[in-house]
Amino acid sequence: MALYQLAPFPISTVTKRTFSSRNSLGSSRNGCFPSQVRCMVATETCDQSIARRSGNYPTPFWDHKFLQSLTSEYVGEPYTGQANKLKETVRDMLEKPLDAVYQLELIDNLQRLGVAYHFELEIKSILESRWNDYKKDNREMKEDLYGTSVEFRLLRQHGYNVPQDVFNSFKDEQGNFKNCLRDDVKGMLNLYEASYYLVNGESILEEARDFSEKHLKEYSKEQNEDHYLSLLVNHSLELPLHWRMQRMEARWFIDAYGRKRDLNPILLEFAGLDFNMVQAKYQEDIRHASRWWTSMDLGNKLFYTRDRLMENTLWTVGEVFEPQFGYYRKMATRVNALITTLDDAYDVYGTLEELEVFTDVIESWDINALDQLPYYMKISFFALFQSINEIGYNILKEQGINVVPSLKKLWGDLCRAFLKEAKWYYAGYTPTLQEYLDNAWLSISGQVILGHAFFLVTNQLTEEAVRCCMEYPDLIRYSSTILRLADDLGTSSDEIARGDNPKSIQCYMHETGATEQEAREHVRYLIHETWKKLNAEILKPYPFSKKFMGIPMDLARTAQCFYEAGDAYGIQDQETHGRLVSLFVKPIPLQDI
Ligand code: LA6
Ligand code: MN
Ligand code: MN
Ligand code: MN
Ligand code: MN
Repeated sequence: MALYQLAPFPISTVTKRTFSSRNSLGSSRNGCFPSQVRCMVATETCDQSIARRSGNYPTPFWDHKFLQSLTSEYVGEPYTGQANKLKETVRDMLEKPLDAVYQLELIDNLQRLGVAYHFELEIKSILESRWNDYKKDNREMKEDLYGTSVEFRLLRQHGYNVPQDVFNSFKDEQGNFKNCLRDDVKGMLNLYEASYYLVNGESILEEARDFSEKHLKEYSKEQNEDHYLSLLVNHSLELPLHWRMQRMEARWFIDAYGRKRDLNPILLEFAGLDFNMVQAKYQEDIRHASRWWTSMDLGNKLFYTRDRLMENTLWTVGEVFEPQFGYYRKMATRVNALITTLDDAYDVYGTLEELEVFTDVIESWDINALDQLPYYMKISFFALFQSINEIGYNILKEQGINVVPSLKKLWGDLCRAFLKEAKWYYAGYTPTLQEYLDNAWLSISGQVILGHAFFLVTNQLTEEAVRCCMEYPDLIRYSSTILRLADDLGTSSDEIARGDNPKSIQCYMHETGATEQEAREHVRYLIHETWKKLNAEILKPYPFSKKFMGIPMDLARTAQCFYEAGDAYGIQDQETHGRLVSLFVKPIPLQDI
C-alpha cells in the first residue's frame, strides 16, 4: 500500500491531517460517521475530531471489467448495408408529395422511433413548406384537430412561432373547446401533447391542456378496443412527449409501435436496426469513459463520492443521443463524473474551512496552489484541471481558440454556488425560495453541463456565441432551473436526512408554512412555469447552432426522466437499472419485429 506524505494543512483549527487515500474497507463505504474517518496507514494521522457526514450512497452496481466487455454484433456489414437500404426507402416515403397530415404523422413517428436525425434536410423542407402555407393562410386542415395539433407541435419544436390561435376553430361560440371533440381521442391526445409547447400568457393552450387532460383521463379509465391508442394515452398522461428523454422514448416507442395495427414494417425494421447500431456506439463511449475513470482511480481515491459511470453516460445520451456525437458523450461523461465528485465534497465530505480554500483554488485554476489542499482535494482539483484542460487543448488544436478561461469560469461559478450552500448549511440558515433559487440554478451545474456542451458540439465557435453562452442567457438559466427543481423533488428527502442545505421544498415550507405535500405541489407548478419560459427561449434568435439550441431542453427532459420517481442517479434502483440495460446492454431482438 502506498504511503502518503503528511501535508501540513494551512488552517489553524485543522492541522497535520492527511486523508486516507484508499477505501480498503470496501463495505464501510456506506457506513455513517465515524467509520468514514479512517487511518489506513500507520504513518498517517487522522483528526478524529472532524465530523464528516456520509452520503450513504450504494457502491456502484456496474463492474468495470463488465463495462469493458460490452460488445454488440451490430457493427459493420451486413447491418450497415441493410440499414442504408431501409433508410433510402424511408427517404422516398418522405419525399413523396402526399397529403400534409400523412407527412406530419410520418415525421412524428420518425422522431419518436429515434431515426429522424437521418432526415434532417427532408424534414426541414417539409416543415418549411407547412410554415409557408400557414403564413399564406393556405391550410387544408383547419377542421382537423389531429393534423392541426401535430403540425403545431412539430413547427414549435423546430423553432417556428406558429400562434396558438390555430386552435380557435375548435371552440364554440362561448369560447369553450367543443364538447364533441371528446370522441376524437387521437385528436385529443395530440392537442394535449401540443399544449406543452405553450409560452407565458397563452391561455388557449392552457385551456387546451386542461380540456384534453380531463377527457383523456376519462378515456383511460374505460375499456378500450384500440390497445395502441390506450397505450399512447396512458404514456402521455404519465409524462408528455415534450418532457421525455428522447432515447428512452425511442426504446419505448419501438415496442409500442410494433403493436400498431396498420404499422409500417419498413419503419419498424429500420428503427430497430438503427437503435441497435447506435447502441454499439454508446458501448464504445462507455468503454472509453470507464477506462478514463479507472485510470484516474477517483472512485477509490474519493471514496465518499458517488461512483456512477453508467448513469453519467445515460445523462449524456439524454442530452445528445445521435451517434456522431460520441466525442461529446465521452467528454461529457467525464464532466458529469467530475461535477459529482465536487458536489459530494461540498455537500458531504468537506469541512467549511477546507471548502473555502478549495473554492479559491478552483477559481484561480492554479496548479501551483495544490500544496495548500488536503489529499482528497489535491486529487479532485488535479483530476479536474487535467481533464478540462485536455478538452481545452483539443478545441485549441481543432479550432485555434483557447476556451480554457471560459471552462474554468464555469467550474469556478459552480463551486462558488456550492460554497454558498455549504455556508447556509453550517449557519443553519434557511433562505427564502427566491434567494435559494437565485443560487441553486447554478449549484445544480446546468451551466457547466451546457457550457461544455456548447464548446463540444459547436463546429465553428464565434466570439458572439461564446460571449452569449458565458453570460448564461435565459436559455441556459431556465433549463438549469428545471434540472434543479426536478432534482429537489427526487433527492431532497435523503439530502435533508444526511445533512445538507435546505432545498426548494424546505425553503418554501419555511417561508410559507406549507406542508411538504403542498411544497412539492408548488415545485411541480414552478416546473410547469419554467417550461413555458424555456419554450419561449427556443423561439428567440440566439447566435447558437440548431444542435446546441436543442440541448437545454434535452437536459431538462433528462432530469425529469431521472427524477420522476426519486433519486435514480444516486440510488441505482430497479428502474434505472432497467433503463441502463435496455439502452446500453441488450439489443432489441430483431426477429420480434
Ligand atoms: C445530482 O446530485 C447531481 F450531482 C447533479 C449535479 C445533477 C446533474 C447531473 C449530473 C452531474 P445531488 P445537489 C449527472 O442531488 O447537491 O446531490 O445539487 O445534487 O442537490
Ligand atoms: Mn450540492
Ligand atoms: Mn449533492
Ligand atoms: Mn449542499
Ligand atoms: Mn439534490
